[in-house]
This record gives sequence, C-alpha cells and structure tokens, in this order.
Amino acid sequence: MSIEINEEYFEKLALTVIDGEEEECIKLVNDGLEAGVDPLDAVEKGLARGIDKVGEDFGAGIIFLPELAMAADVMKQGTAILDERIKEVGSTRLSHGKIIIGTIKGDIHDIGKSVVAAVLQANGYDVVDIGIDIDIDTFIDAVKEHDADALGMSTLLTLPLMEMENVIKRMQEIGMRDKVKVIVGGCPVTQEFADEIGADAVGFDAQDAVFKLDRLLGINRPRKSA
Ligand code: B1M
Repeated sequence: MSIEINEEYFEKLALTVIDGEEEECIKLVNDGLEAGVDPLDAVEKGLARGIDKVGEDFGAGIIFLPELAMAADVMKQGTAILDERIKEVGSTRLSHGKIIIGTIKGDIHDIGKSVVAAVLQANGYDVVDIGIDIDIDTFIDAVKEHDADALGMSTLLTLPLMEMENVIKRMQEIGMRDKVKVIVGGCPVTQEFADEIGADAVGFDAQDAVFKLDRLLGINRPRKSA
C-alpha cells in the first residue's frame, strides 16, 4: 500500500534520525520516493528537522557525541539515497558551469555540503565534490585541474572559519581570484562575514546556493514565485 506524503510522513522521517532508526529511515525514504515525495522536501522538512533537534540537544548537553554520531549516520544513509535522486534531475541538462565544492580544513561535516552539491547538479551545474577537511592547496589544485567557474566552501564550525579567507587570499596571490567566483555557506557563515573575507556570495541553503550562483554566472531561469 502506498503511503501518503503529508506532515505526518515528514515527522516520522525526522523521528528516525532522532531515534537512530536506520532501517526505518531507509524504508520511509524509499516508500516516500515511490509515493512521489520531492527528495529535497524529504531532506529539508524531514531528515534535517530531526538532525536539528539532535544538534540542539547536543548543544544543550542533553545528549553526547555517540548519540549525535548515531543520528548523523542515519541522516547520512537517508540523504545518500535522496541526493542520488536529486542529482538525476540534472543529469541530462546542458552544463551552466563547473563548480568545485568542499568542506574546509578542520571540519568533517559533509551532509549539508553534499545536499548543496546534489541540488546544484540537479539545477544544471557540473559539480566536483572534493569532500571534507580540505586544505588550501587541494581547493586551488582542484579549481585549476577542472578549470572551474566557481568555488564553493562549506563549514558548520566557528573555529576554522578563517580558513575560507585563507583560500581566497591564496587565490588573489596567484591571480586566480578574478577568474573564479567564490560562494561560501554553512550555519556560522553570515553575509557580513562573506563580505569581510571577500567572497562573492553566501548561500543560506541549497536553493539559495543555486540562486546566488546563477546570479554570479549570469544564468537566467524561470523562478518559482514565493
Ligand atoms: Co557537529 N556540530 N560536530 N557533527 N553537528 C554542529 C555543527 C554544532 C552546531 C552542534 C551543536 O553544538 N549544537 C557544533 C558546532 C559549534 C560551532 O562550532 N559553532 C558541532 C560540533 C561542536 C561538532 C564537534 C566539534 C563535536 C565534537 O567532536 N566534540 C565535531 C566536529 C569535528 C570536526 O569537524 N573536526 C562534530 C561532529 C559531528 C558528527 C560527525 C557527529 C556529525 C556530522 C556527520 C557528517 O556530516 N558526516 C555532526 C552533526 C550531524 C552536526 C549537526 C547536529 C547537524 C549538521 C547537519 O548535517 N545538518 C550540527 C548542528 C546543526 O547544524 N543543527 C552540528 C543538516 C544539513 C542538511 O544542514 O549542514 O546546515 P547544514 O547545511 C545546510 C546549510 O547550512 C547550507 O545548505 C545546507 C542544506 O540546506 N550550506 C551551504 C551548507 N554548506 C553550504 C555551502 C554553500 C551554500 C550553502 O555554498 C558553497
């Protein structure tokens, strides 16, 4: 029997992350896809809501790293399936440009960055995801190797934030900065910070990253009204 995609479905999805129920999460994700759920909705309205609650409890000292890690594993399993489905949408389109994306040195959070990569790909970008804990040279080498139009840097941690500025400084030193757009994102990244370090834009979520990158690269596409 097909399930219904409604508020209750998204709540159940969030609960699988909170309770660390991996099998149930995968089942609900697959059942949802079969019933026609928008995969980005399943991430944002379902799984992300669950991990946000877990993050709050971790921040408040109610739960500890093992519980956080368990919830993150469930979230990762679910998003891996959904990311693949999101990417399929863009696989047959002409490329709007090439972007290198990675999480900066000192930070191993990869779920949000991978969602952003998938949504950019679904929207016609050629995305090279170079992973997590990426140092300056690896970012720079990847831009050169792929002759990229843009570089995307992500972090969820406050401590290594200045690594973003260090990458931009190195791009300036080697004469790369004017040729490559830079977009930054992740929860501690504000517009003010992006301006301060000389980034071209900040993406506040995956759709916003598409919007900002389109603007930077001069891509015009019809937009859904709010
Ligand atoms: Co960590 N963690 N974590 N964690 N973790 C946070 C970020 C934290 C806020 C939790 C808390 O204390 N409340 C806190 C950071 C505090 C701070 O620095 N201000 C924290 C901490 C402290 C840590 C450790 C240091 C804990 C420890 O070891 N004591 C450690 C870090 C180690 C390291 O990196 N060196 C750590 C580890 C982990 C896990 C491994 C257990 C796991 C990550 C698993 C993984 O990624 N494979 C984890 C998780 C899951 C979280 C929370 C709970 C959830 C992150 C997530 O996946 N969100 C997080 C709290 C929170 O954010 N609520 C937390 C879902 C995802 C879809 O959203 O990543 O925000 P998000 O991405 C969004 C936007 O931010 C934006 O679009 C995405 C999609 O909408 N976006 C971009 C992101 N990047 C973008 C780039 C762009 C554009 C938009 O352009 C390029």
